[in-house]
Amino acid sequence: MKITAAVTRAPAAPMSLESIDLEAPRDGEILVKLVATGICHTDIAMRDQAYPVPQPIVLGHEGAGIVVATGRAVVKVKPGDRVVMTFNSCGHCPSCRDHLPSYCYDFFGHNFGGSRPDGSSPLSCDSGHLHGNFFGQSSFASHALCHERNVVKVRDDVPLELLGPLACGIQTGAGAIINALQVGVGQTLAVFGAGSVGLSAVMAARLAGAGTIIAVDVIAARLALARELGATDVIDARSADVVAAIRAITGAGADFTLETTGVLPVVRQAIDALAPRGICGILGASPAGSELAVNIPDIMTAGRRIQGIVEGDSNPDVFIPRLIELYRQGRFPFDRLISFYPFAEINRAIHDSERGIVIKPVVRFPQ
Ligand code: CXF
Ligand code: ZN
Repeated sequence: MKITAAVTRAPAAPMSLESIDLEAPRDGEILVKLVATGICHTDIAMRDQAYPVPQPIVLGHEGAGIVVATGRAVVKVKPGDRVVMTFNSCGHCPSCRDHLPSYCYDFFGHNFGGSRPDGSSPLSCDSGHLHGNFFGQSSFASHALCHERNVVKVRDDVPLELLGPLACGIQTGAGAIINALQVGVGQTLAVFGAGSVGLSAVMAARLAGAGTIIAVDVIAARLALARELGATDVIDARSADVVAAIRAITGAGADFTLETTGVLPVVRQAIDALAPRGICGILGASPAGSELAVNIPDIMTAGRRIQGIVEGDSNPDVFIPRLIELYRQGRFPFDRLISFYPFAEINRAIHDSERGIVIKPVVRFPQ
């Protein structure tokens, strides 16, 4: 079928809106008509080749829409179901068997490979080959093919256009606190970066009953929003010695720090701000090959830990519905992070995100 998609053809260049071809669903695949899709920093980083994702490609990995058709052997959803599309995974490696699919042994192949596992692409265009299946979806398009393993059915009493970001950025931040770090009542936490991931972490830390929740950023409006969403303290990294400021607030350092920026000097601050036995969660996407020097005796002698976290250790079929229920109860107001744009203005949405003007842009499709 003919669909409309935003095609990434070159790094740091605008995506082009094109009419392209999408295959019919193969066995196990699900055709979804998009209602809306979030834009994640990872989409922008892949456009700019932070990892070697093949181009031309249709990116997008926070899709929300309605099932139109299913291939053979699909039992999880049926036409008419409202769904979000999350990250993909193989389903049979040790991590997938342990219900931790974001540590799938073939996470890269299933999410960044630009093709199905057999090498085929569901997308094509008149001018030649087009990569697809990004995060098992390529949702910067009017329609997408996804898979049983990365489709999550959602309830129908919440606006579907809000829900796409739960599938990546928001589950990443909230899950880091709840699933991965398991921040407890009264404990102290510092979150580096008050974007969509960091602010989701702040909201989750409030839900978890954390005692001190410190947000660190360089944008005053984001720090103000962090306070409204649960931060007990904020630090403007432009004007403060961040590590000293965290120690002044917490005494011995934070029980947990969460690094969302991927900026290496900031990662070092997040490690240096830990209390004895503290854990630094790392989930910012630093460019491939990034390395950092750390003070080994400081880490070893006080039992400090550094923990990589992908997608908030989420088992999406379980965790995304839980976040939606908390939203319904008014306890997880992630809608406050979202700014909507028409799909035709996706490049403006990306531009505004890159400049920090908006926190979580979501593009809506004409219905
Ligand atoms: C990504 C971040 C970079 C590593 C893999 C997962 N998350 C989604 O945007
Ligand atoms: Zn993402």
